[in-house]
Amino acid sequence: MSDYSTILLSTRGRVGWITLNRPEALNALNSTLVEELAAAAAAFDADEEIGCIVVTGSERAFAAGADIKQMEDRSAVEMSLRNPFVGLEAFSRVRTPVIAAVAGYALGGGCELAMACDIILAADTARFGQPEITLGVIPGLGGTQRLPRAIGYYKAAELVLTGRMMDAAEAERAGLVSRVVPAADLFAEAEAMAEQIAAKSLPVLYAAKESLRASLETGAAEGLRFEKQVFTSLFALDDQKEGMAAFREKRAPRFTNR
Ligand code: CO8
Repeated sequence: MSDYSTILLSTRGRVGWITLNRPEALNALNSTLVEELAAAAAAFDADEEIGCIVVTGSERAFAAGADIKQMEDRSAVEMSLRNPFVGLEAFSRVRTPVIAAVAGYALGGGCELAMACDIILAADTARFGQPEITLGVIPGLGGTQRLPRAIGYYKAAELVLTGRMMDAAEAERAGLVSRVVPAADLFAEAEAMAEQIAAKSLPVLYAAKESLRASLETGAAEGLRFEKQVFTSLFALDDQKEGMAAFREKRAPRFTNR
């Protein structure tokens, strides 16, 4: 884990932290960073001691997008053969809940990385946008798909077509961000939220995330059927019995992830 050059990792309790660390490029997502991010998230995902992952950047930037300087001269064939999307796709499929703790710029691929997480917690300094159109391209890591689902077609279309940024307050009003906190409190707030999540039963967290994800990927009827099946299957878990017994006995549950 210590071999990474573009991210920093730490574990606090049952929470795994991934800090993007390319300060010289405002955490622009080059191929090394995307590979390391995917590998680190996969390692946390495989660890039963981790119940929530937090991805964060610096005070100035969560991530200012894909690395423009690395992409600039690539041909369409190279883009296709190198498949620069694969790491982010893998990241978006981890089963463990992921919080994006965003301060400063979350632009282009940076905004898309935040949207590949489950919850976006923003500092009041956060700025979100899909400026790819000003570079002569379009979003390529989910911006034209996840943003309209998050904030509605018309506002997403305005952002994608103009390339303008929105501040944290606007992003919260639009529904992209679940909460805005003072920048100085971002890590403490993210940690508190992550600990609250990580204290739950891990298989139930996986089930909840999978069912939530179905809402983005399927129609409502199929999603409702999927949710009902997942809900029913959870009655095979010790943790369901424990959670409901704890309620009846008026005590905190002791989940064993079984
Ligand atoms: N890529 C490479 N380097 C970057 C990037 C980037 N996306 N963003 C900033 N940097 C670098 C700058 O070049 C600069 O480096 P240097 O000091 O060597 O010149 C350093 O970071 C600091 O940046 P600025 O001096 O520009 O800082 P400012 O405070 O003046 O401006 C901004 C901050 C507004 C964030 C500005 O840097 C900016 O506009 N950045 C680009 C934002 C952008 O267009 N992002 C979209 C990129 S395209 C994309 O994300 C497509 C995603 C899909 C790709 C799928 C394949 C992976």
